[in-house]
Order: sequence, then structure tokens, then C-alpha cells
Amino acid sequence: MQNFRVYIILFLLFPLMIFADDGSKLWLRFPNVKKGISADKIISKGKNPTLDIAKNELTDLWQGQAVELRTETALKNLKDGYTIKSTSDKITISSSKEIGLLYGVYHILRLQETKSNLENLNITEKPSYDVRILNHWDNLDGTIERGYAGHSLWKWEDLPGKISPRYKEYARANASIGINSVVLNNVNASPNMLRRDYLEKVKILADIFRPYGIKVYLSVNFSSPKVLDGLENSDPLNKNVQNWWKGKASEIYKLIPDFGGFLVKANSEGQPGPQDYGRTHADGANMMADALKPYNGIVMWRAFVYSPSNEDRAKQAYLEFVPLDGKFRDNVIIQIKNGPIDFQPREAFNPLFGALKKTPEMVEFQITQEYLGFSNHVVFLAPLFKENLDSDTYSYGKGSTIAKLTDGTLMKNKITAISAVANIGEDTNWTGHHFAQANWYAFGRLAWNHDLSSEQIADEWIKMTFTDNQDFVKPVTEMMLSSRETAVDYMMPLGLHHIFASGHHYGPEPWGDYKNGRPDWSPVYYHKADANGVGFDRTKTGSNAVSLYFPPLNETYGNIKTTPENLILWFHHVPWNYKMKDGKTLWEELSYKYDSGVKNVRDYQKIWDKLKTYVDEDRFTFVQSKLKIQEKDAVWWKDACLLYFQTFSKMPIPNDIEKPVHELEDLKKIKLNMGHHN
Ligand code: BDP
Repeated sequence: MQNFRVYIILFLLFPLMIFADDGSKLWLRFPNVKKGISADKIISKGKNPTLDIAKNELTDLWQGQAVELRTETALKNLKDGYTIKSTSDKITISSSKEIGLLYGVYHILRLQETKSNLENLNITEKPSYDVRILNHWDNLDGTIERGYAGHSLWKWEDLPGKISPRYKEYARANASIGINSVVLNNVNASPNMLRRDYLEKVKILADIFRPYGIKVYLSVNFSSPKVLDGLENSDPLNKNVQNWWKGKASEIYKLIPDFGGFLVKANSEGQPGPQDYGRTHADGANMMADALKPYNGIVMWRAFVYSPSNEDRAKQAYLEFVPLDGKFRDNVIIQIKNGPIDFQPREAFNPLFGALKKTPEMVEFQITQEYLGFSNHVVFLAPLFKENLDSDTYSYGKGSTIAKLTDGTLMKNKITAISAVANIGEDTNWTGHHFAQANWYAFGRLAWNHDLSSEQIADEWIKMTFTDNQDFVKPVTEMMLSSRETAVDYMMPLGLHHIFASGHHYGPEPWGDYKNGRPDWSPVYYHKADANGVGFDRTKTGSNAVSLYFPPLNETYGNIKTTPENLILWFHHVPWNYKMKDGKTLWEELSYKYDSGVKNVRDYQKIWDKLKTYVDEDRFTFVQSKLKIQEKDAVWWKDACLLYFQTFSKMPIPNDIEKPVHELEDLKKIKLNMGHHN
């Protein structure tokens, strides 16, 4: 009888139980879908692998009325875009390209999964950028530079013979958010990437990705001609070298007719480049551009250069590239990190944006959380991406945002592109943290439409990845939207930057002062704390990096009173007792910021704990334990930074904030074994 009762209870509860979810399906879960519409409810002409995928997605997943997929040449100006129109019995998706139809199918599936209104649809979509590209920093040995989700997805050893099912899943996930290009390998590129046997492996990946509208690109090592084929040098003005690249391009395009092009890190952090031969970045980029031109390939040449000089690192990309403006071929685009230092929790935007008037520019973001707690911290990056894209550079007067400079609105670029360093690895959940999937998603969505708000992106992602129950969606949206600012607060508030432990960049090391390395690899170089105050003087009295910004920003940032407080220590050396806008001293403000970062993470823990009933057990406990790590790390950051800066300020930590629980000397002894070069 007892047992029987238990069975009855279990039977009644059964529909409410949520099954384990390992995160492998990303935002493409479709938990309530068993089968889609029947094939005879799909109207379409012609046969094509991309169209086949679109139809299969509908027969597998679409729960609504009949769907017509129409290719319409008249819609060419929408590029990869599409229109969606609905009547009560039919939805019509039209595009000039098959890939546009597939994107349209993912659009209606998203509407279905987010329970959006499907009546009277009249939608027109056109992507903000032509090239929406993920940069993988994957090495040929399977490791990933700055990767926190396990080893590389690409099984070079197994290719071309053995094919992982995840290649297709990866391509599908990207297509579902509009990503259409990928760089397969690390910018610190091995010359071997261009070896024949590797190119044959690359071809297989390109073949798998093609029906999903994805083009393959490669990072190339500038010394490849010399290293791979024993040429006397790799000088871009040497005819033999130029011919080598032409031959290589022709070899690649025979295997991969729609190959995208090259990404190049040259003369940066020890990588070879044209300057090794007294040539310029333009000489190097143009040589490759000429080789790729006959096949419509492009060169994405990175501006992430800083030499071991006394010049402020924040000025170096600008100083290097501005004199070269106008000297690049039209199939070269300069890829610029959002900030002038290196993917910090918050940076001022890179002043190179808008400074090149004759050369197309593209943004490089970092999705992988090198400087944001790896795959341990919840940090939703849409607000960071938006903050950068919406920054007004004033280069063509008011309203010259980075978005408009790079998307072809202000400069009639032949190619428009946007990129980000991927956070994807072979972990079952792809990104090492369920919430890190949201950053992959957010990049794709913004690359498609940079006008989307962070709220909307979070809302869609949560509904598709977890549940559309408002009791879950609301608090989780709030957590996600505030999470980037929270991380800034517990790590580097008020414009502090690069005070990470050297090498791995995980924890705090504001005391780091590596006398035998380059000065700009030491945290003390960036915060410059002393008895008077803290912060990097980039005004006229200091490095004068402010002068690189267009008016009125040079004045705004040059004046401590008009500099936004969230960047005050980026641009100024500020006295400890400086009065902030809220009346607190700088020291107090800093203390409260660190404290509020910690408090917010604790709030996230409380929020998450209350949501147990809406999430499967696996993901619930996974996120719960990651939040514990994040909380411990936040306290570690706060204690390390406040105790260390206090040795200069000599001021008390305000009474109403939690006292440090660590000793500074103990924190200084922490050496994580995570190894990395800088
Ligand atoms: C930094 C990373 C380093 C990269 C470099 C780059 O620490 O591993 O190689 O950027 O972007 O963020 O080239």
C-alpha cells in the first residue's frame, strides 16, 4: 500500500519533472517539439543543400502553418537578409539567397520558441555586417589559447578521414544566429597551417560548413614561405615571396573555391612580420591581398601591435597605422580590438576607430573570458559589445559611432565585417559555463543587427536556453544585464585596467612589477599607484593619449572634471582624497565599488537558488557551484586590491563595508599554475 502511494505520487509528478540537460543543445533545445510540419506543407522550388537544411528544420521543429520559401532576385540589396510575411494559413519567407531562407527559418523558429506573436508578420531583415566572423585561437596540437572549454573542436589528427558530428552541430548553431565566417586557427599561427596535408583537412571542414552559409578563413604566419618551403626570406617585396603566396592562394582555392581569406597578426608579441625586413604593415598586407584578389579573398590585418618602447601602449596601434592610411589594397580590412590595451573589463574605445579615413576598419571583440574570470564567472557581454559599438568617435562629427563607422554607413566600405574571439571548445556544453553560451549568442545576434538591445538578446536567449516562464526570465535577465558592471566593480572599477596576475590573467596581482620583463607587461605600469593617488595620466601632463581622440573627446577626456567617472583612472592620475561626484573621496568610492561587486555576486547566488524549480538538476547545480567560485573570486579581488592600494592611500576602509577576510601577504603568495607567456 505504501509503495503504491509512492507510485501514484510519482506518476502525478511526472509531467512536472524536468529532465537533465547537459547544455549540448545550446539555444536550440525545442523541449516541447516532437515533430514539425509535414513536408507537403512546405512550398519551395529548386534543390540545394542549404534549402534542404531549411526544409528539414521545418519538418523537424516548426509547429505552425504552411511555409513558402521563395528566392527573389529583387531582394538582392538585403544581402543575406530576408522578408517574412504571414497570413492565417501561410508564412512566406523570401530572400535572394538560399542562406537568407535558412536564416528566415531560424527566425520563425525563434519566434515560436520565445512564444512571440506569429500573426500578421511583416518583417524585413538585413544584416549589419557582410562578414560576421568567429576567430578561433585553436592550435594544431588541439590546445586553445585563452580557451576555457576544453580542447579544440577541430580534430586535426582524425581529419580528413574521420568526421566528428560536432562539426555540423557547430555550423548549425552559428547559422541559427547569422554567423557566416570562421577563422579556424590561432592568430599566433603555426606555419604548418598552410601545409598541403592541413589544407586537405581544412577543405573537409569547409565542405561541412558550406551548406550552413559559413566560409572558412585561416590565420597565417608571416614567415610561412621561409619556414615551409625554405625561401631565402619572407620579405613582402621579394618577388619569390610574392609568388609563393600567389601559388599558395591558388592551391587553397582549388581545394576550397569559396575560401574567405587570411587573418594576420604580424610584428606583435614576437610574431614575424614585414617590419623584420624594414617594410611596413601595408607592404605585408598588400602582398597577401594581391595573392587573394583574383579569388575575391580578403585580408584581415590586425592592429594589435605594441612594441617594447616607452610609448604608452594605448597609443601604439594608432601611431603605427594612421600614417599608413590610404596605402592598403581595397581587399584589406584593419581588425581593431575594441579597446587600445587588451580586452579589459572596461576600456575606453580604441582611438584608431575613425582615424583611418581611407581604410576599412572592423572591430575585434573577445567572447572568451580571458580577462573576465574564464568560464567560471557569469558575465554577459552584450552590454560590453554595445558600449563599444555605440561609442561616438566624432570622427565625422556627432553621431560617428563605431557601429556606423564599421557597418558602411559613414564610410562606403567595400567589405564590412565584425569579429570576436570564440569561447568554444569540446566541452559538452561547448563554452565551459552554461551562461557563457549567451556570449556566443549575443555576438552573433549583434553582428546580424547591432541595433538589438542587450535586454532583447538576453530575453530571447533565456527563453530558448531555459524556459519562457516570466518568474525565471525576469530575475535571470536582471542578473545577466548587471553582470558585466558587477565584474568591473569587483575587478577593476573606475577605469583601472590590466592589474591581472601575469600570464594566465585569472586573479588579481596589482603589486606585479616584473623588473626583467617589458614594463607594459606589469600591472604597476597600468595603475601607477603612489602616495598621491592612482591611475594612468593620459592627459597633456602624461602620455597625452587623449590627443588621439577627435574633438570634443580630447577635451572631455583631458579634463578630470568632464571625464566619465567609469574611466577616470584610465585617463588621470587621481589623488586619493579627490572628491567624486557623489561627494565621496576617490578612496571611498573605490572601496564601495569593490564591495558592491561582491554584494552583487551574492545576490546572484540568492536569485539562482530561488530558481531551482525552473531548471533541470544538472544545469541548476552546475551554475550554483560556478557562482560559488565567482563569489570567492570576487572577495579575493576586493581584498587584494583594497589591501594593496591601501598601502599607498593609508586611508581606512569605510566602516560600513565588509572587512577583508584575507591577509595581503597571503594573497601575494598565490601562484596559480595556469601557465602562459605574458
Ligand atoms: C592577448 C592574449 C594573447 C593573444 C593576444 C592577441 O593574452 O594570448 O595572443 O592577445 O590578441 O589578449 O594577439
